Amino acid sequence: MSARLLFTDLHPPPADMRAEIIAGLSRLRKQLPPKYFYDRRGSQLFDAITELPEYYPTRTEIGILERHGGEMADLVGREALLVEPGSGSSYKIRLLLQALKPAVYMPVDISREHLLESVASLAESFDELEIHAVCADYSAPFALPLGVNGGARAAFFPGSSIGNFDPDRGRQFLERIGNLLGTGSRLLIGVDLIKDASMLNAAYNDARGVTADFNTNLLRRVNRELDADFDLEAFRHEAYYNSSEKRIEMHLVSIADQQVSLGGKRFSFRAGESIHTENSYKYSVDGFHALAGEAGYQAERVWTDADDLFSVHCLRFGSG
Ligand code: AVI
Repeated sequence: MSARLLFTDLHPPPADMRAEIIAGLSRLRKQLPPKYFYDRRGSQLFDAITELPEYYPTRTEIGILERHGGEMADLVGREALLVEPGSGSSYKIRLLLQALKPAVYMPVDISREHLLESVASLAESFDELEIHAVCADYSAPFALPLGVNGGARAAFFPGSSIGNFDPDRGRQFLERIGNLLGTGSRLLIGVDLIKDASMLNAAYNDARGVTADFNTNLLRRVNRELDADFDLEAFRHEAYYNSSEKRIEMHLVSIADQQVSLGGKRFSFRAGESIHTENSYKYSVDGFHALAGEAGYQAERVWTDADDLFSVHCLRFGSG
């Protein structure tokens, strides 16, 4: 038998990258949206980050999924509808599909190209799975395609991507997923844990400079796509754990007074001035439960590794 592939295109409106970048650079404290990290090169650099010795989250989460996939399946139930906001190309979804054996796997992604590439490769490996790919912007409200009814429903959001939202946006995102899948649905979500600052700082300041390249690649992309003239040598990568905000902050810091032009506009930078490019919030288990509770979930189970570096939660949406 071969996998059944369905595709629904909800035609997400294209992002206005120029307007968003100009708005970010026009702020008193300059910032750029982290979603623009992920052009082809940025995605390759992110994949390289996940293999770095200093970047513990990916391998630790994989270890948790390998060890506890059976328990996750017992909670979610077999033959479920499994929705994954974001790409489905990673090794993690393969582990979960093997453990859960869902009836339908529904990846939701804004990039048609990425979505179709990843489902084609999954369909080769999972013969009996129905794969229903949905092209939509999961950071905005949307409805699941009709006709996907029936048994248990669950969503999978690994990688501590929830940490790239500030807590308020994170809560809104959790709530939206809950409302999308309905009362009684489950969410399996990976969340990076608060730990010693030295380990966190090392994970975002790797010795090979891959994270620095990933950060600087944002300027390379803006140069290429928006006709800007950022001098990539004139900005340095900076990442540090802000313990009062419980987040890693990534910045690109101007090493000189300089001006940059972008499609006819000019932006001035003082030496030492930063562009804030990303936050990566870290949670305690209790802190994350509190956030999930505010979003309407009940905590059912949490798995961590032996060193308490990372957590995977099973949450149930709705009361009772
Ligand atoms: C995708 N996200 C969860 C990563 C993180 O750790 O916040 C992105 C990243 N930024 C630098 N290194 C990894």
